[in-house]
Amino acid sequence: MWWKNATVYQIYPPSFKDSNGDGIGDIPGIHSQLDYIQSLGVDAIWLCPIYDSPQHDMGYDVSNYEGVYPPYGTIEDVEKLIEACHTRGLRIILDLVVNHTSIEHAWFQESRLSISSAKRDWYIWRPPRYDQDGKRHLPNNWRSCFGGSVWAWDEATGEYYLHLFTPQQPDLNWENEETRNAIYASAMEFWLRKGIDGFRVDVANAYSKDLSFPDAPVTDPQQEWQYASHLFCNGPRSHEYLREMGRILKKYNAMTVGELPLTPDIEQVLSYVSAKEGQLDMVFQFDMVHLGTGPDLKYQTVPRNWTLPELKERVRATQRLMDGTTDGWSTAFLENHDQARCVSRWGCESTPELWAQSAKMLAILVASLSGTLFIYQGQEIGMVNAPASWGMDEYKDVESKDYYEFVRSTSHDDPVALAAAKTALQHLARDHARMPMQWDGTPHAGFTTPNATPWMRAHDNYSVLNVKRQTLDGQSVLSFWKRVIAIRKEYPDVFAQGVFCHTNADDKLFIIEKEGDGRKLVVVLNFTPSEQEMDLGAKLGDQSKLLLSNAGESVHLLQPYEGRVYLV
Ligand code: TEU
Ligand code: CA
Repeated sequence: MWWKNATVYQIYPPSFKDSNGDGIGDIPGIHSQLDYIQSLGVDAIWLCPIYDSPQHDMGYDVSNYEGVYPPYGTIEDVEKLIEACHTRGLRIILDLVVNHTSIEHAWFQESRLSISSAKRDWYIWRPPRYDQDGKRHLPNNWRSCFGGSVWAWDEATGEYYLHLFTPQQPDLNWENEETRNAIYASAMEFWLRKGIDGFRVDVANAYSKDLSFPDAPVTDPQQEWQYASHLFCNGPRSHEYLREMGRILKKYNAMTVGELPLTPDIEQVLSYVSAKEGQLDMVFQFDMVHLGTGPDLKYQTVPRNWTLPELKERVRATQRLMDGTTDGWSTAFLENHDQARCVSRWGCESTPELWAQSAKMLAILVASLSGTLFIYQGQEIGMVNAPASWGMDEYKDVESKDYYEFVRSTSHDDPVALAAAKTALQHLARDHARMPMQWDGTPHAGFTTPNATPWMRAHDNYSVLNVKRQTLDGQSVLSFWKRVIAIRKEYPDVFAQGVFCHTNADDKLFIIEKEGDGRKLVVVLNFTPSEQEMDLGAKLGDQSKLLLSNAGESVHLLQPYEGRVYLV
């Protein structure tokens, strides 16, 4: 199983590399950077959705699974990319977005034609509820993931359709076997036959819904729609559907990594990834990256709303999946296209030195965890969030825009409320991960041609923070990441497969101890911008080797944001 000790590099196609000067990244652009990707030492790439789409949610609204979004290229470009990856020994996985389609998908177009359409039942339609006065009401009070109701009214047929995300993303009806088979054929087998090595499975635990659609408890009486995500995750037939999918994947020996939001219970996670289940090979758990977000609304929070003991607890909780007694496999990640940059969230940007040190320390943290390692484009050079001075017009994500408009309308344009919303977005918005990859110091960070207008503005810092500079610098974040990936590969028993056994309690240092194959890994991370004393003597015994360090070797003193890994 190639994926067990692997490092996967995630690519966001619109923002990686533009090959033709239209300001949008594309498949030939990705192809042109395979040397760079391979120089990192990674084993596989994962591409976010490349399918045809009206882009209401950046391709997570697919209008045709068997076509490529024209600005990204053609099917032939993808075939060439698959071949080029395989020639180099790189694997390639695609995103599988099958909880919902775009409203522009032919299936939905047919479904909405009439109540008696042959594909009516391919989506989730419900009639209105009427009260005693004959007034029309929605089927229930659920709030969608990006705000507003989950139900959209269809005037022509007089019913509502369900959409857990935007109204342009109607949920498919997985109860219908014909629909499921169409999904498998069109979204999965079409690409599996072309030789891809697996899928990242979007919201893998939301396909099966509680068909009674019960109202959610009212947690915020001020709001019309209530938090309901716990009601639409892990529905009754979830495992059955994933097992069915698993049988298809098996024919092609394809791997899967599923997204498993809102599932903190480790037994429940295991029920999806236990090897004997034949469902998913591994999942992304969100315990760590959701720390510091608002409990009801994601952006109802303030920057750095977390403590180190909380972070440790979440790391420990997710790592329990691989405690040596289970047959489950895990993932380690700090970033993806839905998360702000990890240095801005957990590290420090106040000086160039602290920025570099904290980016390296976070590399050590995530690479020391068990499971398959995922790194996101730009993480390897320590890219950071958009500057605070940028206005809201630089934010393009539907989630950011919807939230800002929600605050504007509910607060009646209150400047204090809007400033708080902007501050939260500057800290946590998905946009920060979606800005152009910083290749060099030329205009737009070398992401596109100098005269082009990139679809998102490149960060102001690109002339100092870019791949080219860091490639030439043996002490750069990039050079450090390459070392980290290589070391992790050299000792799979303690890195990818080790058992997390202990962490310390204080709020400055994060010490992780892991066991594997008769040896131990001791990881020490200073999460503060100041020097810290420590005493590792007893933990290291008299036979230990320093595998990785972003600073000195003193066993008694840690530099600001220093990180070290010992093999004992
Ligand atoms: O995300 C699903 C998901 O779990 C979201 O709730 C996620 O937590 C969200 O980004 C909150 O900020 C996937 C994709 O990764 C995301 O980009 C899509 O918008 C979403 O599905 C809909 O397809
Ligand atoms: Ca392009």
